[in-house]
Amino acid sequence: MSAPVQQSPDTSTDTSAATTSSSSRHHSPASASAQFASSERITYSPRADSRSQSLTSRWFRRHPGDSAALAVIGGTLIVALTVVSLVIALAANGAFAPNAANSNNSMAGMPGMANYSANAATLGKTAAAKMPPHTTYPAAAPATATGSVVNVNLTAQEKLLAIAKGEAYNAWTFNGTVPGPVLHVRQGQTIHFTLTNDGTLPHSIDFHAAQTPWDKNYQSIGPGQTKSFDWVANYPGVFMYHCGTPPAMDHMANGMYGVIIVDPTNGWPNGAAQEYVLVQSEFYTKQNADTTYSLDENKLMAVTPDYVTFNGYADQYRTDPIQAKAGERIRLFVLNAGPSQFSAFHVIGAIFSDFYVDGNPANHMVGDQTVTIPPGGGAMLELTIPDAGKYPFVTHSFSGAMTGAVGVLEVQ
Ligand SMILES: [Cu+2]
Repeated sequence: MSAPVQQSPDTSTDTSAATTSSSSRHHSPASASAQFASSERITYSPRADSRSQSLTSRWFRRHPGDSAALAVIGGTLIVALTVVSLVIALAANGAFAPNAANSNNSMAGMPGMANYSANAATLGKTAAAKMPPHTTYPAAAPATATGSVVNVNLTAQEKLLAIAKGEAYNAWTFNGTVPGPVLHVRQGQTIHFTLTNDGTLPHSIDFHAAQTPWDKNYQSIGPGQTKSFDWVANYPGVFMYHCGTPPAMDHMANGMYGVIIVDPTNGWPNGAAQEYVLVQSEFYTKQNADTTYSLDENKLMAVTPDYVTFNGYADQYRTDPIQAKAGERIRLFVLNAGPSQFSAFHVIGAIFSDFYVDGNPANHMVGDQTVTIPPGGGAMLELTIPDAGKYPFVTHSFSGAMTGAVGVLEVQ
């Protein structure tokens, strides 16, 4: 091909930009969740279910005709469960922490204050000396690459990363971060892609934005190897890229994913906006002898994550809010990298004026409160917030919000 190869400093192929442009914020290790005693945790086990079933059937046998009593007991149970559900929902939304709304630095009462995983007592216990520093993953979208051909280089690297306060995780990455670098291109551009494997295991690439044969271009390469191929960004949208080396779920759960935003040829329908990128994903962890954490296969298969995060670190935009301007359009590129949970993306106190399923302008919906984003899917969301204030964003699949998938949009 004689097409000119252009490399712009604006392209996200320069991944150092993605990791060094924000101010350095270090999260000191601490046992954030030790306060949750095991007695407060509820375990739903098959054994517990069968025991309650057998108690129920014994009661029926002893009280064969007592339908009035049954109706009263049933009604009372329904009322009690409804009240409990309401209390939990209100507490999760900070309704019982009225002072927090007036505080500039306290988000007490917000979801995600502490980790509510069933394993909370065993999380966040990496020795301080082992903790790598954490820098907030920049949420601002990088500039769109220019030129007809864009060079994209990704390097598979296995690296110890902070994924939550006090928790160092043995991640597998693209270019040393989880998620990998944000790639921002334009519809019609040719992507000249090169994968380099600097790890100790086979790795590969899978671009959801590409149309290319899996058996040729998405195959694994060994440590030390390099592989290149070209593809054309034919469809605009918010697409996932990830490692697909078997077992692909392990490579994704360990951090090998990122987002590629493909702008429409003639730009987004509503023009310029404040653009931010959020990648939701889950972490399933178990502690090693050296106090760092690695993938827990049992939790992975049971879909019981310890953390659900935006941009790879639990609660990072709760402690370091994303800044936006009131009255001006905000554009969110949201990807759900999974690997298994659906996202119910929602901004508290706001409504999405425009929602584009998978980020394609043709898939336009309006006035949405909560949008479903499947694992491996994306969304482009727009909203304009008239009043200054703090607007938390969450996955309204709330166990995710309670384990780290919560942040704050601070509007001024
Ligand atoms: Cu891999």
